[in-house]
Amino acid sequence: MSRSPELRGLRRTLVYGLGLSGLAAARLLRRRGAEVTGFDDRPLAAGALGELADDPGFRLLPPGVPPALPAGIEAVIVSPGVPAGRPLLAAARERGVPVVAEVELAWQHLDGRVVAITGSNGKSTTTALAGALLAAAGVPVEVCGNIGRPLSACVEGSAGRTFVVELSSFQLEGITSLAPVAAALLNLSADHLDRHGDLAGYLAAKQRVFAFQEAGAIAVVNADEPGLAPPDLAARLRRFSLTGPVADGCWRDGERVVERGPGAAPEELFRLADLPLAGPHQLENAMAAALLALAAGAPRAGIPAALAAFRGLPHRLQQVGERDGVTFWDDSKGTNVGATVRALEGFAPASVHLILGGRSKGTDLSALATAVGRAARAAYLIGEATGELARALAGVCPLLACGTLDVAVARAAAAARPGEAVVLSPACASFDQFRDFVHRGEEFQRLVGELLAAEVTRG
Ligand code: UMA
Ligand code: ADP
Repeated sequence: MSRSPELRGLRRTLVYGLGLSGLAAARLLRRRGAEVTGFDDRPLAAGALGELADDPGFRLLPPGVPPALPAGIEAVIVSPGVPAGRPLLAAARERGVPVVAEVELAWQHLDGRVVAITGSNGKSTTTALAGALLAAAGVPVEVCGNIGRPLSACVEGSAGRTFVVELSSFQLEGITSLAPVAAALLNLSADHLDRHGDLAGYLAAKQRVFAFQEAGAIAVVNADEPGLAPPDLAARLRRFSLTGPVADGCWRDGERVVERGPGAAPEELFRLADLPLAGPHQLENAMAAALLALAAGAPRAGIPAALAAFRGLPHRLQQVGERDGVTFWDDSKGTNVGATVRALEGFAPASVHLILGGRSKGTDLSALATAVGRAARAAYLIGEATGELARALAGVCPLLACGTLDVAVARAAAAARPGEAVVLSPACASFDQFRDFVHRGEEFQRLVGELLAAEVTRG
């Protein structure tokens, strides 16, 4: 595997962004003997640095005004949330100092293989699934990356592990040699355009997951979405499809999924009934995870049982309550238009009281109109994107501006009739009113729990 020796012997480094990724990178660098200067645009919470605060090899620059790049810095390690255009990064590039993504730094120190997953939606589920399929096959795995556990935090440990890594477009933008033995690009729908400029820039960042793969590696894409695989792949291309046969990969064939290599006869991979997660998108995730697991050495025979044991992840279209025939669903991780459209597919026409909104990501929210028009009885709008959503969905269904989640939950629950559903699938980021999508989902679940408990007390 091609790794850059100059990134392994670093002595003086700057880490930009001191959240999960930056702190994990700083700790990794300190363990490997490098001096670390840390910088964050915002003041850190008390205690955030942990043991680094007392470490003489770690120096914190004051927040706010971008500093000049300190002399002698050999590389800048950048957190995924920090856009490439920040002045400090531009200054580094101008001086010929490498700007390296946190995952790339980790890659330089990994003693093991990487299986990588990217896409606009389904990354975390597919990552967790691929990890579960490999673990069931007895392969030592670390499930990490954008799913919430930085790759840098997993470097120390026994040799020979397989790192199943969720990679975001932010992370992929900054890789320069990370070479997965198997990598999947699940799908593409507009997201993060505020960062990548346009869909072409976003796709180019995602396709970097394949850029450094070597011959003999596997690249997995969705056959039903043309244009995901770049023309210059070094890896063997395997595809998955809900709609029909592929030359190399797997597809849905009635009530089962079959798989074949080039020129071979199709063989059953698993049955739809094996998968406990509902919806066509979950079947896509399962097909991608199965192809990745096969590529990393899981035997075909173990896949049905391992799929059957998988319980799904919280805040991904998770049913969190039921009252008098009204169901409540937490899809807080539905943070872009594509995810919300997919989440609505599983509900009957005009049956959903849909809670939408948060911080817009610069995408065209009117792409929600058809799916919302079909499934929603009413939409309850919250957060900064309220005005934008009201314009995008005018005339599609009744729209109620609620401001905050508590008001939206109360009004949606009061309006919902038996057989209908209250669904939080916001199609927007959470950061205007919540710490993150987990916080938003937990608040939703708390509000639903209170509502149901109040009913029980009254009844
Ligand atoms: N910061 C700056 N300047 C900036 C931007 C951020 O100084 O211009 C600082 C912030 O003040 C903060 C720190 O950087 O102190 C945060 O760094 P970060 O935004 O890179 O976030 P991390 O805490 O390192 O978490 C990141 C991912 N977050 C982002 O990419 C925004 C997490 O994904 C991921 O779980 C974690 O690394 C571990 O790998 C979250 C996410 O929202 C879930 N990802 C996006 C998505 O899934 O759509 C990409
Ligand atoms: P990501 O990590 O890419 O955000 P998750 O697995 O966390 O993906 O799922 C986020 C949301 O995206 C889910 O709540 C669901 O609404 C939607 N989703 C999941 N898988 C897919 C898929 N394959 N295609 C489209 N939407 C999906």
